[in-house]
Amino acid sequence: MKSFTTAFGLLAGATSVLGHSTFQEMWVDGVDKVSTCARLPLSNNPVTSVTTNDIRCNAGTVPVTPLCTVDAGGNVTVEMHAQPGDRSCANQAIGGNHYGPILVYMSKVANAATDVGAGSWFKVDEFGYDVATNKWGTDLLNDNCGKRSFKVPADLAPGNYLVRAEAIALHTASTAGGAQFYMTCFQINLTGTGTKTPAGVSFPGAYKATDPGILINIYQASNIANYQIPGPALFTG
Ligand SMILES: *[C@@H]1O[C@H](CO)[C@@H](O)[C@H](O)[C@H]1NC(C)=O
Ligand SMILES: *[C@@H]1O[C@H](CO)[C@@H](O)[C@H](O)[C@H]1NC(C)=O
Ligand SMILES: [Cu+2]
Repeated sequence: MKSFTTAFGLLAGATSVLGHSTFQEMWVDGVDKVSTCARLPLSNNPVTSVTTNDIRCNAGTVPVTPLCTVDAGGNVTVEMHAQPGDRSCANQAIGGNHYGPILVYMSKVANAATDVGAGSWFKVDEFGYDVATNKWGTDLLNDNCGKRSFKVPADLAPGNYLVRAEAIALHTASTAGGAQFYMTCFQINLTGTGTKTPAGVSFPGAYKATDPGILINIYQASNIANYQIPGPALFTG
């Protein structure tokens, strides 16, 4: 936290700062690509406005040179931790009561090593809240050392994509602007013979501050029993 939190973050209040986190690593079919193809966030502070361009790939991030090669139909894992480079499973991936959904989007781009994320995004993975187990998506991250795995749809057209991994913390979301968005964009080159180019949404635009999954008091059980994950329907191929 010390090296990673800006002066602004330190002013934001001890309770919320405690749980700040970032997606940092990617695994492809069980191979650890560490942060090579990640546009690492400059701090672990959240984005709180859904109308800024920061909602695409986090505030101030810049493209990196490497791409991670992923086969369509493959198993991709994104990994979140509170502090930069700290992958210790002893530390919560996203603590401080930062309960909320986890989501993964992809956007087909001409060049993942330069694209700013202004194009069309489709959703490939999500986990909101499960009543039976009383688990949020962020609980799953904490249970799995920050990892969330998903299958890349097998019929996607090959080419460069940005992969946007996101956790939304809802512990202070009962007032507008209180939800905290933590996202990282990864750059990949997808190989395969698929042909699908799913329709998508844009960021900003996909979320409204008043969406039922964003403006919500999660401490009321009736509110979360039918929790509505923000964004478009899942594309599973
Ligand atoms: C996907 O990869 C992760 C990380 O290596 C692994 O833990 C998980 O079991 C894999 N899932 C499948 C369905 O192969
Ligand atoms: C992406 O993969 C294809 C197929 O292997 C390859 O021809 C192409 O050069 C790669 N593109 C980049 C930018 O790595
Ligand atoms: Cu926070």
